[in-house]
Amino acid sequence: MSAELKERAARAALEVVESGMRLGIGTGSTAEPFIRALADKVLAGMRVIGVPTSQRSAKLCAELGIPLSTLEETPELDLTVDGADEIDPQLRLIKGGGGSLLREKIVAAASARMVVIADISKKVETLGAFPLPIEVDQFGLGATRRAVEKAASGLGLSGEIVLRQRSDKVFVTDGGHYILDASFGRIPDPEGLSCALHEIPGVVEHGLFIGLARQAFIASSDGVEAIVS
Ligand code: ABF
Repeated sequence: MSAELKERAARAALEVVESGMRLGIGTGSTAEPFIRALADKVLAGMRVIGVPTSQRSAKLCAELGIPLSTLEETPELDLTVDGADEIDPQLRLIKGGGGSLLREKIVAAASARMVVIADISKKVETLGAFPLPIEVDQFGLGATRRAVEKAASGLGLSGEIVLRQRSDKVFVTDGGHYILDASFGRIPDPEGLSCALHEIPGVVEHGLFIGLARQAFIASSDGVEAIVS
């Protein structure tokens, strides 16, 4: 069911893509059907140029014939389409479950508009059930983890903070960083937590996307809900 819902959300987002657009192209299991559907449009003559948010998406776009660029060559994008791990009613997001949050946020911030695609399981009233990914420099990890705990505690948040592993090895992002997954539970003040985390020198970026998403297509068995912030 979920794969079909992801496909529906992806196709709904494709309707807002126009020929000539400079696109940020997201990462994840919902971004993938968007990439495949976009490739069909390119084959049918749609002219787009894409900046992918991960090596994984770049590989798929190249295989499918979507013309690619970089933010060095194309620093201003018209639209980014990407998935999310959680979406609240104000279209604040938790992203980064796939480990690409830094590039995803850089690309989203370089875009005039960000559209989020997801199935209904991502829709929440309050962010935080999904552990918040926090991208940190490898240097000083212990001190950074402690600073994250203190910053969260200052906002009344606590919970397990785990260094992400993948197949028994510490996970390293495309940018060469580590990820701490912080299970704070409900985050009533995402803006406050975002600011507090950005004060910590060892924190490179975090998975709270605030004020970036302007529209979301959320698919459920009842159809596709379009939300505009
Ligand atoms: C990506 O999409 C990540 O930010 C996020 O972790 C992932 C989750 O979405 P999906 O369920 O589509 O894989 O952009």
